[in-house]
Amino acid sequence: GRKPRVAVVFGGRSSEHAISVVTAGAVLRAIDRTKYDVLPIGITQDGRWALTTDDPERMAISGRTLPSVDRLAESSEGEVVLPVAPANREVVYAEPGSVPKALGEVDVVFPMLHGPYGEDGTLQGMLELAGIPYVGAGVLASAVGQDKEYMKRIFISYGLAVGPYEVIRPREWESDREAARRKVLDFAGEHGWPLFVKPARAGSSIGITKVDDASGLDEAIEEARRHDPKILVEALLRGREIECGVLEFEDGPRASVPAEIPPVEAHSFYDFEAKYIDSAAGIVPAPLTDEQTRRVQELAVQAFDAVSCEGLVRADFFLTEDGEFVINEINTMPGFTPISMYPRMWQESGVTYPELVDRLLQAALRRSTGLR
Ligand code: G1L
Repeated sequence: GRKPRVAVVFGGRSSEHAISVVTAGAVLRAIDRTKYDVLPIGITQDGRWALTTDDPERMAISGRTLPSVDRLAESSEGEVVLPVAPANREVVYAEPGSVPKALGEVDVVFPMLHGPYGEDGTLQGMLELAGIPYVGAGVLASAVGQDKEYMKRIFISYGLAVGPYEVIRPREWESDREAARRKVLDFAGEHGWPLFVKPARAGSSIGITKVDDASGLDEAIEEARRHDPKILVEALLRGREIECGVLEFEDGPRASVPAEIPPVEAHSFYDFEAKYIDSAAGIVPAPLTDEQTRRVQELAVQAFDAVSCEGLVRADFFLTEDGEFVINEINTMPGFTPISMYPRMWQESGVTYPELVDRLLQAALRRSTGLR
């Protein structure tokens, strides 16, 4: 019969636009064209959707130049307008004449957008409304994965160990700064300095400040609040950084071999690519005992289930000095180039990059939208 048509949606109005384009290029290269038809859909930096040419070569870093959808779209084949329709329904066009006829007939979407409107459940909600299956986490798991407060609350309720934290809500800071400051100082009194002030819902390491004493607190809070009015305060966790990949197989989620991210001093040299794509730094597999490996794999699958993830997740832990794994966070859209940690962990576990992409597409095609 007909091959399933995959729309890879990438780029977007995010500081990580280029990473998304580079990653989408790798995914386009890995998709088996004898099994799938592919539709690359780029979103420009100012939010226009465009059907781009299927040319992964133009989506790579070349020298010090980062690729962008804006550049790809100069030779775009037309403008795509939302919603793209599922294969069995009528297509909605903005400017009917400018859009190729086949467009809009999509069997599955591979969303590759960082942060708000991509990773936080909004795009997933739009695809639910349109009735189009998509790769990866659903609406709730995506939203929880973007919110460090609710992520921790869910982990705690499922019995997973999390590090000490405190939340400062928008109204707390706006209506009584003195009380909010006192709350943080009490927290520091209990858990010690330094502490980390973070936006509750920003990706990567944006807006995070390490605070060594009370004098740096206000500025750190203001900085975090530039990215999110809700902020999180976390204690420093001493321990090794261990990551584990979870992937949905036909019979349920399985964990990869774990990896270790050495402390920053050990890899202070970051080349241009490593800086833009989480790569190179990690040791795969992590040097752990068999028992530690089994334990972290079990916890990673528990984290996947706690948040009702689908498709994949990367779970990040600290292995503390007393041998306990404390979960730091999960990432429903982890770094995903062939040299990023998640694909490297699966490569070491016997799942190649093209197989990984295929498994994700197959998992998405096995489900439909709606409750499950
Ligand atoms: F769809 C998946 F498989 F869930 C998926 C989607 C996107 C995995 C990883 C990513 N990653 C990215 O899109 C990004 C790291 C380039 C930006 Cl969030």
